[in-house]
Amino acid sequence: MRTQVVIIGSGPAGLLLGQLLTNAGIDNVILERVSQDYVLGRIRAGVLEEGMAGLLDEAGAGERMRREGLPHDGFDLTFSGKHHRIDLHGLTGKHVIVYGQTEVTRDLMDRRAAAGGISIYEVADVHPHDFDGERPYVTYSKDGVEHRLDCDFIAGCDGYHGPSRKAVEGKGLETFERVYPFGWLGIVADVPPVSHELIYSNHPRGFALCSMRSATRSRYYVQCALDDRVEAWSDDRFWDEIRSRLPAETAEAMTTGPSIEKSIAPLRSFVAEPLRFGRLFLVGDAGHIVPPTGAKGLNLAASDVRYLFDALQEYYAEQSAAGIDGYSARALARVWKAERFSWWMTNTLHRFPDMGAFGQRIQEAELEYLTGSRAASTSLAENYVGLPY
Ligand code: FAS
Ligand code: PHB
Repeated sequence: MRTQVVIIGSGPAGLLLGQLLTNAGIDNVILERVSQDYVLGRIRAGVLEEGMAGLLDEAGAGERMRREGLPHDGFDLTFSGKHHRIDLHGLTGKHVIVYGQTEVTRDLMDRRAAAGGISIYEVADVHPHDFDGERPYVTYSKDGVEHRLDCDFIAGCDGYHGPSRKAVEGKGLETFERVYPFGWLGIVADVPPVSHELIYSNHPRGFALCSMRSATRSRYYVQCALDDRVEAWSDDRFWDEIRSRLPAETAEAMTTGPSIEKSIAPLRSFVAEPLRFGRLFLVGDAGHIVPPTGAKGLNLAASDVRYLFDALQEYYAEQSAAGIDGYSARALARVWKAERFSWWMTNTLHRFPDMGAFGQRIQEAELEYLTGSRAASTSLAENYVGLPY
């Protein structure tokens, strides 16, 4: 079998790239390790930058997001028992849209099915080959039968643990990493959010985040120990803990209820360089990871897709390799700015075991300056809504 672009991974990066390519008449096949339901069962990101929302529109998959997504013009920072609103729209003229990654993925899957796009789920042993040459191919097995897909290009949209980055280890790959000494315990509950906007809390007991998926479904997180286990967290314990990390009036206003999802995610900053190896490209989490504090992970996958789609379209339409040659540097320029922002926001809002009294005072000074200076708030706001592509 032959296609123009093989996409490894049916997460947001793979599905978004696949839809843009299909709309442009560029043949592509998506290979995915797990089932569609398993992909849709993952609870992940919740905040879309305008760039991501625009790409969903361009892919023809933005209608429900525009109808059901919640435009947010600001968010709250709480520390020392006080609320401080960061006026995203007032400071930047932009907003973000709260709309779950699960729904983004569902909309893209539906659009791909409607367009007759080929996605092969529950494959195994996916391996990219000969991407240093002009005739790359991918092998995989499905129901015990080996297959080979010849192609022009391979898009590694297979996330942090996928085979694409592994295939380029020892081929000039350089990685940069910081692992944080804590995780996020997150729950989803069908209760109304405590506030109409997100609340990021810096508290002596640890970081907390109040987010949402809709006016009736809340998404909450608390910082937890790296070796913490979900089993050790009853719903009651979670609700007591998150309310202890919020200003009193907010805690009192919080509606609690049974969790419908509860999980712990580790936090890391990670970048692989370069993001292009011949005819293989690393896209989204396959190439970089950010701590979710800045809500950048999903949105960085979107800007990678923008750059790679533009490059592939130029290659097929104009027989020019300029975009392809420039993909890695262009994507990494935006990736590192988001890595910086996510690292900074994580350091400013979390309790670190070794921060000490000096570190705590520095954090307090950072937050006071941030909320007392229009210039500092504007810097936070322009990074949060998303720097230009
Ligand atoms: P994804 O990991 O979403 O998709 C990769 C796909 O490749 C998966 O479907 C996987 O099954 C598939 N794959 C892997 N190996 C394969 C193989 N061998 N063969 C075929 N397919 C293979 N970001 C935020 O902005 N906010 C958040 O709150 C947030 N929370 C997160 C929580 C968790 C637990 C995780 C892991 C990530 C979170 N993220 C968050 C980041 C997340 O949203 C990613 O940035 C986003 O999923 C990136 O999309 P993709 O690059 O498509 O990678
Ligand atoms: C979420 O709603 O899951 C979410 C929102 C903002 C973040 C991280 C996660 O920074």
